[in-house]
Amino acid sequence: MEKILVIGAAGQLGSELTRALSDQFGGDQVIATDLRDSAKAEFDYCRFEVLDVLNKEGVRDLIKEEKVTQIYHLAAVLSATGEKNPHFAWHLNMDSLLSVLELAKELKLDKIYWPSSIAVFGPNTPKVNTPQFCVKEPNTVYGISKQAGERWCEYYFEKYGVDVRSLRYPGLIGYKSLPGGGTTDYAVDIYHKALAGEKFECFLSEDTYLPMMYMPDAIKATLDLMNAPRESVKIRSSYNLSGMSFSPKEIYESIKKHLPDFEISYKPDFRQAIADSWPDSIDDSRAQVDWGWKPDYDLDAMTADILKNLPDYFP
Ligand code: AKB
Repeated sequence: MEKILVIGAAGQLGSELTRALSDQFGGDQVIATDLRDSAKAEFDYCRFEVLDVLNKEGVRDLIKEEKVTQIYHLAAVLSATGEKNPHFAWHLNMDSLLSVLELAKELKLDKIYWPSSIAVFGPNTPKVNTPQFCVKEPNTVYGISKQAGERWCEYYFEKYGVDVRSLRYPGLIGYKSLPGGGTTDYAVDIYHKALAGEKFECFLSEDTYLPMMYMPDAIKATLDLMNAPRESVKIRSSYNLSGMSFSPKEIYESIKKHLPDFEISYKPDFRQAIADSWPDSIDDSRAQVDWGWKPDYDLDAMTADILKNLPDYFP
């Protein structure tokens, strides 16, 4: 019987992934954890514990007491916030991963999931259809920590047999929760402003293309990867993953098809340089071949779904 520990469960990805894991394994088999006690109210369908991932003893005790078999380690400082406090971002992102990998080895856990990001790529990476294997010289602390994390994941798999699996997520867009501190956050904020009848000021220029993904596709990809047989998971650093690519102008035009009076203006800030260092689009053919990845949503399908459902979550 699997017992799932989700670390950083109250974040943008965690709140939806924890629900999906509870649907798959049953709420009794899932322990959602987060730093904030206030997150407890969100998890009435599974167990909840306050946990600081940097407290290795606390994590070890919980794993042993609850006989945890799998960990989803989602806690991280994202790209924009990371630039404001680079040393803390490195400390949290790296030390937490190393301690989870070490505990997985020591306590012989079945599987570990750890998210990587398109932030592993940098200005010298091919921008269009970025290949799985290519030059990576990230220039954000978040990207550097994800790149180093990928190397550690592969290392623990190769040297110790830890079954760790990972995806390089594009910008994730959902309506059930808010993102926190990323460069792709504008693509969530824009829907909130549009539905509130307000003008949107975008912190990226109108023609900045970035790889993006609708949350249901991200959840599907994560579960598909984690449910794949061990031998099908041939890449143990992290898989390229693609959903869609668009610019601020294109998402604006997609929303305008439903809300013709919606207005946008552009005021690029420090996040423009981060976005400019990332790919426009991603080649995810290895994920397609190895474990059958295929996204369901394009930009217009995502827009229609978000505009229909977001008001129920943020009335
Ligand atoms: C960010 O913008 O930092 C994240 C990411 C692409 O990993 N959404």
